[in-house]
Amino acid sequence: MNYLLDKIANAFLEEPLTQIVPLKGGHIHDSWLVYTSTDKKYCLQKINDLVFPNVGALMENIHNVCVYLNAHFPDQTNLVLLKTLHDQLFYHSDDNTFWRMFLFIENDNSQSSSTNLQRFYEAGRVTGRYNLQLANLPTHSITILLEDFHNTYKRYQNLLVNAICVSPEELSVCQKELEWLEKRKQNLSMIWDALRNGTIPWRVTHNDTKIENVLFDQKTGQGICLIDLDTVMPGNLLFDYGDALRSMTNSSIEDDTEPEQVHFRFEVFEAFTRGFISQVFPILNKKEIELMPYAPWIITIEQGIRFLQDYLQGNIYYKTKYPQQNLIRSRIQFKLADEMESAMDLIKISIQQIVTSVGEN
Ligand code: GN1
Ligand code: MG
Repeated sequence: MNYLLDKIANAFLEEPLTQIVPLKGGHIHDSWLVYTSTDKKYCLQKINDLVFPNVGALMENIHNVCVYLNAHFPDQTNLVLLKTLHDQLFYHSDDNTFWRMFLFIENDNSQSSSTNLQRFYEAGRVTGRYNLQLANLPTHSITILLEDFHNTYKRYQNLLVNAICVSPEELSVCQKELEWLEKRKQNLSMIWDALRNGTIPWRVTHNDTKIENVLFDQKTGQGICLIDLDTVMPGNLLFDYGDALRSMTNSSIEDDTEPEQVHFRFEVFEAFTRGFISQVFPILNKKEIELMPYAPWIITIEQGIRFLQDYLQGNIYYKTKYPQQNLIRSRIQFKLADEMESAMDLIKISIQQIVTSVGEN
């Protein structure tokens, strides 16, 4: 066993450790599964303090949400953050690295490209339930760590600034993508504008609701809860709805290498939306219903912008395995958004039907 990891895990746990193994996934932090002599397992994470320089505020946010959910909804499985044996929310190691630990929740997340529609209904239910259950948590109890996180238009403007700074050769590589974005730019600020002018409410939201962040029960297939609370911030449920569908309606994976292989799965969109609206219906307002069809499209384009920007900046934010990866990732998002655009009329009809049928029940 690695001595350093051993020492760090021991900062949180009194029980003897038996094994520590790396956990795959996540673009930002590094994770390990910690086995102990008890039947409990733990998730140890090295925090990326380049992305989250204010580690204290990050961990306060996560702690506040975990405590709130466990206090108000004790009958469901919620994420549990452990404190260090010195009662701290994270461990600051001698080598100036930052660490945290969660109770590991047994789950079956192996089928991220599943075609089982019940699974997506469940993902929608658990995501909607999260939005509903946090609806009364005051937004001022959460620190904004990543300013303008889902301000899609601002991200577009930042991308243009980056595009000006690169060489003409580099720019030519993504010229097609920039032209594609230019044609759509006026619709990118719909959600953010509605938040700013008060027609939809600011609420504490998750902001990173991709399929990997939803846990499913191994035996029943039911959704358990959302994990990865790094980005809990004031937002709107449309961000969580949109980001989840960005991730889940993709017929392939985010890290595919062939944008042409990526398709929008309408049936997944419908199953997720049914589960989601079954929960959030009591808190949905008229404007949110009106904007719902556009949320997956906007957040998918936003993610494409973010990948493309990181590519132009030299891959400093997202972990990559090869230099073009963020460029390919962005093309995949734009391809998916293109297909959402083609399905927009059907998406609108479907959302209206689901809202009406949930309202009648
Ligand atoms: C990042 O690290 P991870 O995989 O949880 C990113 C999300 C993106 C996601 C795309 C703090 O999440 O916003 O949607 O990658 N997190 C941050 O896979 O930027
Ligand atoms: Mg995350």
